Amino acid sequence: MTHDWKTIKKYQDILFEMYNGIARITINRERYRNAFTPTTTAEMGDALTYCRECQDIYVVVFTGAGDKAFCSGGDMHVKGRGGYIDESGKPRLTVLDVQKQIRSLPKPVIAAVNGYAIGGGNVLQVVCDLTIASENAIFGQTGPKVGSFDAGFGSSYLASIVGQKKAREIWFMCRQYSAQEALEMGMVNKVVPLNQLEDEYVAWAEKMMEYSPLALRMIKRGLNAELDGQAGIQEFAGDMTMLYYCLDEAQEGGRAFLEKRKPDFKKYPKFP
Ligand code: 2NE
Repeated sequence: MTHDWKTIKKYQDILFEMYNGIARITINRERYRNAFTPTTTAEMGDALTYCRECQDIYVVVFTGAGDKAFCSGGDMHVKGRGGYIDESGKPRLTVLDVQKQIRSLPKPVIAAVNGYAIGGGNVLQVVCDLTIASENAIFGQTGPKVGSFDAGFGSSYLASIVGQKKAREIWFMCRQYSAQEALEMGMVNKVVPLNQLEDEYVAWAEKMMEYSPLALRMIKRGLNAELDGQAGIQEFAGDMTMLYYCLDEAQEGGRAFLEKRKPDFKKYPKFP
């Protein structure tokens, strides 16, 4: 079944749509197996910023246009010295900003892998919180073969998912893996026939939407913090501060300052 997706905003390289609290970002460069350029990643970043701000969006889904590819990584036509060349001639690696945005988005992100997830395209699905793949999906890294690598999340987070030996095999051997193999190594959560992919990710998103958004947010923060070091702790701590500011105890401090009196923190409950 296809759902009644409504366009949120029109872009050049992506489709950005919404259905029932779910935002869907589709890389729309079918001609190039959904490879991304700096324009594509800038648009993905803009859409993710919207997803963060919009109160009506609960879950974000990434997918690719057509039935052949989720994403084939950086577009080789614009790969130049220092990065992927943008329209003004500057070299960029802005897909790394998109990866960070996905990890820090305080909402679940699902990768719906509908074909090849290769190179930076595989890293893209790796950094999403959950991955649902169609039976025709194929995964792999090509970096060392084509003169590239992602030694950040694309390696370290991958290793935390599939283990160090397997991550080294994936990168050193540049092999392609079937959806079933990806499932067996823990790189994807579920494999379904291609014609059931949309129903499946909508069902997963709708299930998560029954649950406490704040609970899901804090679980994501905690799982990220383990790997992200000080930056992960900062995000976790930021959310704790947000919650603290919701308490009367935190409001009392600010009020007392403005009223030029000593704050009275004793009246607030202390939990054992
Ligand atoms: C994805 C894959 C395996 C698909 O193979 P196939 O046989 O289904 O399609 P084909 O014929 O290779 O591709 C169809 C058209 O799409 C273009 C091709 O050049 C071809 O165009 P024409 O020959 O018809 O004109 N195309 C596919 N991928 C492209 C790409 N990435 N850039 C530009 N055009 C692309 C097969 O196509 C494949 O292996 N693609 C290359 C995958 C790859 O190496 N990606 C870059 C890895 S590096 C990276 O993504 C990266 C990073 O490592 C670190 C930071 C940022 C990015």
